[in-house]
Amino acid sequence: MAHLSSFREYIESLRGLGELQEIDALVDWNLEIGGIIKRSYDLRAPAPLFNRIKGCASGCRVLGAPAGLSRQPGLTFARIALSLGMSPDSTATEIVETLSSAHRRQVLPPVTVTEAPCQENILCGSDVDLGMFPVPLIHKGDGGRYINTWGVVIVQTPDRKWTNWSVNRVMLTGKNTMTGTGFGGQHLGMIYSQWKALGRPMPFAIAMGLAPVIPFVGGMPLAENISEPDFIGGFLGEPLSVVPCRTVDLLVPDTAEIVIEGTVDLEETAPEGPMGEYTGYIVSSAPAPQPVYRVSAVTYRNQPILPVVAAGEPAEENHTCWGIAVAAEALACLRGHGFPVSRCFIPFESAMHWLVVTVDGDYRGKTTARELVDRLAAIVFASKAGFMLSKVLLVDDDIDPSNINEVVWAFASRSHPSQGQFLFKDQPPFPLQLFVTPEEKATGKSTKVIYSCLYPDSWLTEQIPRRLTLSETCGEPMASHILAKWHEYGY
Ligand SMILES: Cc1cc2nc3c(=O)[nH]c(=O)nc-3n(C[C@H](O)[C@H](O)[C@H](O)COP(=O)(O)O)c2cc1C
Ligand SMILES: [Mn+2]
Repeated sequence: MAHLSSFREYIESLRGLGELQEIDALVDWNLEIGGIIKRSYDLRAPAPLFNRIKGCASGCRVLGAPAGLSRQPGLTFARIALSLGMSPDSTATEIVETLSSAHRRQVLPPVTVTEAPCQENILCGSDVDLGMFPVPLIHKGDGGRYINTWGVVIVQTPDRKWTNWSVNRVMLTGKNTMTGTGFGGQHLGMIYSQWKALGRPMPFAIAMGLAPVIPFVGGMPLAENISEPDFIGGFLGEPLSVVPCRTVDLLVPDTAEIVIEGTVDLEETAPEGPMGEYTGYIVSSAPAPQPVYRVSAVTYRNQPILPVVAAGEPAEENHTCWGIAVAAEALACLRGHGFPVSRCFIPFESAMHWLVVTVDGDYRGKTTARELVDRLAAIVFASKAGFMLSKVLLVDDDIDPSNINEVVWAFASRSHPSQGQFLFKDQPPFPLQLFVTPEEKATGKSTKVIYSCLYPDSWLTEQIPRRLTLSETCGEPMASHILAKWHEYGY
């Protein structure tokens, strides 16, 4: 596997593939960067590298759309595939399978080095002013300027046994203070509670501009007590390199473009959000109080490159990266429970709302569709991978779950309007979903659904209709004949 070990190597690979757009025009951090990134997602245009940003003295650059989709034929998933060390023409199925299968590998903890590019520049204490970086106001309704949208927040349990690297948004509240989300049910919040119980502020580091695999695993719903850096080492088959922070006792990826160090306050909170969300909307809610990150040092490479994700309508990184990571984890989880799954995918177009699960073709006669539905619900809705999923489609594996046309067709044509719909009550709601009611938020109980697109158990195998593919339309050898002569017809 060709592992790209730094953000800069990744950017050079993008350039080589025609997936990088250097922008030398002077741009504004105030909505212009966010707008250009949004437009680049819409056009599936190359990732914008902003070389000149207004008022930015540090020489800092910004890379937008780090894992956006490509409009180049055959290279739709190139940025995702490259990030995971795969060939740029990999299919979505291959990508999900590769990430999921990392669970079968032995974890490999990182190795510590003493000198690292991420510490080429070091500012401590009162010298820190995060305003030196071109921190964007991404959406006009955002409650602040978000410095972290694609890096990982690094924390460790007080007993040092579990190190967590996770992608959580972080916004500036002052020159050396920040706030962000993830302190609820996420691992960041679980580890924060352990520090709170001891009455000690939680050391943190935020590392941004990383080897491209890192955000993919940082966004992956791995089980608690699994350290993401060790999992990444196992996935790559070689350990990551990390360096000790300057002011806190944590290790950070050595090639990071920017690292922010400090502690999370136990008492003080600051208003956080709102912010444009992965659901594709911005909700005009009041900001919510979140813990305050106090910064003790910032270290960075010369001419650092800050990655920026503009959350919103599909497809951006929440759909490409988080969606793929969640699908990979759901696949591993279902396999681990012996469910006859063949593939899992979260169509980007569903903005993280539909998990499509395909079932091995030979399940018929061994079990019933109803039993599969109940097992699927019991496994997925109880897993960390499934906590934000409330709509699951169960489909035969003649359907490619990463092909939205096939998914829509199967759902429309195969799922019975009532008998194909299975409701699971008293499930914890995921409050960011628009359809969750105030009452469901208050009671903590909502409904999740599985749509079965499987054929009725009572149908005999020969009763199952055949798809009208080309060869089912005109038969063989006519289908091959037509394909061979296609250009002769004048097409
Ligand atoms: C681009 C991107 C942005 C994300 N933003 C947030 C966020 O702001 N808050 C959050 O809790 N999770 C966010 N996530 C999802 C988490 O990274 C994901 O749930 C992950 O599993 C959390 O790590 P943990 O499992 O170690 O808790 C984001 C994921 C991606 C890919
Ligand atoms: Mn974790």
